[in-house]
Amino acid sequence: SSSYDVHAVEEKWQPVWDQIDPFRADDAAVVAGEREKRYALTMFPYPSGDLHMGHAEVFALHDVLSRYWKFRGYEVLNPMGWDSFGLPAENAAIRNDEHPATYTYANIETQYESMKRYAVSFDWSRRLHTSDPEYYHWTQWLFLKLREQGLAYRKNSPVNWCPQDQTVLANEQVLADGTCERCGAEVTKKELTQWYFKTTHYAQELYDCLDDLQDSWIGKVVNAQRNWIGRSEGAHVVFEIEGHGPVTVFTTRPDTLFGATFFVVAADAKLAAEICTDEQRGAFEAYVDDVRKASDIDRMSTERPKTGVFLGRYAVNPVNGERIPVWAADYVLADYGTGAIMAVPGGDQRDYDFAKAFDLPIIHTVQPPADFEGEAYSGSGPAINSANDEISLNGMDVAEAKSTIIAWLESKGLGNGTVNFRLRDWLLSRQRYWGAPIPIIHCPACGEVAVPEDQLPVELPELRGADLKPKGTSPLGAATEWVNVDCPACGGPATRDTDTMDTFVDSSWYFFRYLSPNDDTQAFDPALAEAWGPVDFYLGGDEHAVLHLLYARFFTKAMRDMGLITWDEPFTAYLSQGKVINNGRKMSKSLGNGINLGAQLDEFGVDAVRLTLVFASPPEDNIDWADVSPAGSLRFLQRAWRLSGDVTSEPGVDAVTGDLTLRKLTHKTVHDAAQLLESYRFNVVVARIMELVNATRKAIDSGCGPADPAVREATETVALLLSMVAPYTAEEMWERLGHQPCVAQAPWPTVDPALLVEDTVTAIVQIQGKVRGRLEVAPDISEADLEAAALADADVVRAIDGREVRRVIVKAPKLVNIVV
Ligand code: ANZ
Ligand code: ZN
Repeated sequence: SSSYDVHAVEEKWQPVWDQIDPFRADDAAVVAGEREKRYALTMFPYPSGDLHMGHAEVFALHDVLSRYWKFRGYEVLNPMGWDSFGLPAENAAIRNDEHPATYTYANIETQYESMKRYAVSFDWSRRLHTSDPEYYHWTQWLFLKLREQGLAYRKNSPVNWCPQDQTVLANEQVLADGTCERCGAEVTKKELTQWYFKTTHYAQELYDCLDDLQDSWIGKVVNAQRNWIGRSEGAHVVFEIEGHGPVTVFTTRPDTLFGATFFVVAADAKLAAEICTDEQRGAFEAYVDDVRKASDIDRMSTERPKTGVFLGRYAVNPVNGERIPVWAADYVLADYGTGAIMAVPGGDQRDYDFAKAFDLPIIHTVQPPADFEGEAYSGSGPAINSANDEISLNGMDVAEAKSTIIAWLESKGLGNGTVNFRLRDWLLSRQRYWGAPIPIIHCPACGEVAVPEDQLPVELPELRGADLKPKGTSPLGAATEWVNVDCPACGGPATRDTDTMDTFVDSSWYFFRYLSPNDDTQAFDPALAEAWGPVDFYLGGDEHAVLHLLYARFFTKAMRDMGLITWDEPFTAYLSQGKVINNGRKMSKSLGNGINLGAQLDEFGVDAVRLTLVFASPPEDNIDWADVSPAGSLRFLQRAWRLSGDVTSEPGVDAVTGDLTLRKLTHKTVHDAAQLLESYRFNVVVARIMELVNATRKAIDSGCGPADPAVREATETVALLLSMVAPYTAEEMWERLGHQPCVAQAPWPTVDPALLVEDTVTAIVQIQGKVRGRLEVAPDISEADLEAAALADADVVRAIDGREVRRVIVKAPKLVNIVV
């Protein structure tokens, strides 16, 4: 045939590949150490609707590396599944009066069909769905294991509450004006008993290990994790509050202690109510009511006018015995540090604004530079105003003053150096239906009782439609037959926990379950985890840069401490891809600039869409669909395909006698492609394949001709390299070149080093920094030979013009610098 029908080719190869199943990972080979492993992971989708352009991009990029690793002889594990619990399915179920599973599994089938068509090299034997009881059995088991380790616990604490929607909100769902992002109602705080994972147990380790990931993870994600964990070094300092007792504060600037002119307690902390005197109680309570309505982000903002109320008592500054007033204010948060601060208006802008608002004294303890025009000064400089009878910090720089005052506080028993983290424990309870039930039974006699392991999974009861509507408590509470059970410990009447787990719990360990997805005796096989883990390359969206990655890291460390695995970090390398946008804007329904993946595939075919996405930009950059040309991609694929029909030499012909120029380009392309792929420069690899296609076309039409063995070598190389991006076209070429499927199983071409040597390179000769000559020299010329050649060159001799050569600096093979 002489025309290339993209859709016919797709239909032709899918069943052939299904039969050959080239991407099934061989556990035995890896466990036995016969082959080196590579675990390639890409984030699994939520089953809401069909795949979109974002999926198309990430799968295309991910597949390049996976297929490359297979070419290089690694045993590659490249699994796929669905993160299939969550709110979209639940909302659809309420709308359509059906079960969330209906929506979920229908979408999974749709996405599965699309993924098959898209021809990603997934090992489909590993397929999993987190909403299957076979999967969440082990999510529940891990929850119980974490609880045994003291890493899962219940506590009562204030959470964001929307009185309209009758549900808990995440901090991110509360708008800056304190209203609910969904319905606009004023969000309040509500005391609720909820389950938490103790992520803070690993705060230091989660922080420290980022140093090792610095080079192999995309930098912005490492930084985002650092900020989220928020490690601050500082000190705890004890202040005596008259008529109340000692209260500890956390400060990052103990060196400024002499400038602490007042004391502030978070208004909504228990401590504030305890300290408050009777005279001030009325004013205090009115203030707290207002505070409960504001969001944390707002409260910490330096922009916000400062508010507060005097609590009627005085604290004693431990360095100078000064009595300083104790205030309650909302700019201090109840759950950070100790919930109380020493206020230093000379050094902290928020304290400064507060001091101005309430007419409190301001003392500078660091000398600002002469040109400083601000108010509070937080920069470096010598300490001032900082001495008592025993010590003086005056003249010391900030670091020295800090360590000096910490030593003094420690010697007096008034404080100590400490580290504080911004990271909070992970609130995992959700008051909704479509998630893994928390496997706990509440017994009036025994308290919290774990569901015995042999009774797992705790399966979701059948609820549908209106039963799932939010009503302030978990919908599971309505399933009374399910809720009421005998206590596993005492046999008495008891009730099941009716909360389900945050879906982030499901996705914190799915990459372990891929190792043995059908094992009904354990969460995963530790021997397989040892063989395959950790994940060598993880590709996913920016939106998961903090939470998902942090939670997966937390689970990994916990599993290590349970003895289930031996490694510390789950993902050796991590990259987040850019977004597919259109006309410079994010695709959205309201802008009407969405690009439908299915329509693109129908118009241009899978290969052209994949090629477009890989070629458009480096993987981490955004792709503007307005700037790319899938039609151009298709034309290129047709050009490549045509080569395979023009080759007239037989398969297996020795290329040694072939055209040298084309051979050199072929070998250099293979050599460079390997290096580019290792550093994820996939778009450049495509550019190099295009160059090779053009050169091969020229060789056929106006060079050595189609019978030359170099033409076959080049075309086979094109097919092989192209298969990482455009698998259908490549397979078709491979067949037309006389080979059996699959091209993915072919060995990576051996590069002949002799063909990589460039014949000559140009050396530049400078005299007094000015270019005076150019020499064509061998690339491996020695420094001495290059110097001699330069000094003998006619142009150079003329330029030296008899002057004395004082120094010659040689950088072989490119540069000679002569000083006269
Ligand atoms: C005195 C001081 C002087 C402070 C100075 C800063 C500058 P990071 O780095 O974010 O950990 N702080 C402590 N607990 C707080 C709370 N619960 N709510 C609001 N602010 C709190 O910030 C630590 C600093 O933030 C601490 O150091 C404290 O103010 C304040 F020139 O103490 B500092
Ligand atoms: Zn009991």
